[in-house]
Amino acid sequence: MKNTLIGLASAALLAVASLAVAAPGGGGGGGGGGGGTANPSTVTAQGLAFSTAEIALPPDAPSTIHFENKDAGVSHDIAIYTDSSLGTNLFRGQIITGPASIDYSIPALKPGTYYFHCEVHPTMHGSVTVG
Ligand SMILES: [Cu+2]
Repeated sequence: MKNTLIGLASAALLAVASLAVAAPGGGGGGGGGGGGTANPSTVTAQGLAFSTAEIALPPDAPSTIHFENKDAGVSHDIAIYTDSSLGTNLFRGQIITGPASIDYSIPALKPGTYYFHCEVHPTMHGSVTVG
């Protein structure tokens, strides 16, 4: 329990830090990435659907999901839960209105299979595989 709380707290700090770094950069291709997380997962929302039904994340380490919302004027996010009953929330991404993109800082997760969806459109969903 304590570890989880500490993990969440540091994840929150990371989120703040990355928000500060990730100034709104404009549209085009990615700029030279900094160090840190290798191989961020990219998820796109377009046409009220996610580009993938499965997100793979590394186990036991913080990670990044690069989220691109390509639906102009439509709000999306990614929220991760332990399972589709939505009993326990593990991550809740900031909702962004497209076209826009954001890097979500995901806290360390234990190996397993989880559930993600868009909180604005819960019919947009999939699974998160860790490990
Ligand atoms: Cu949505």
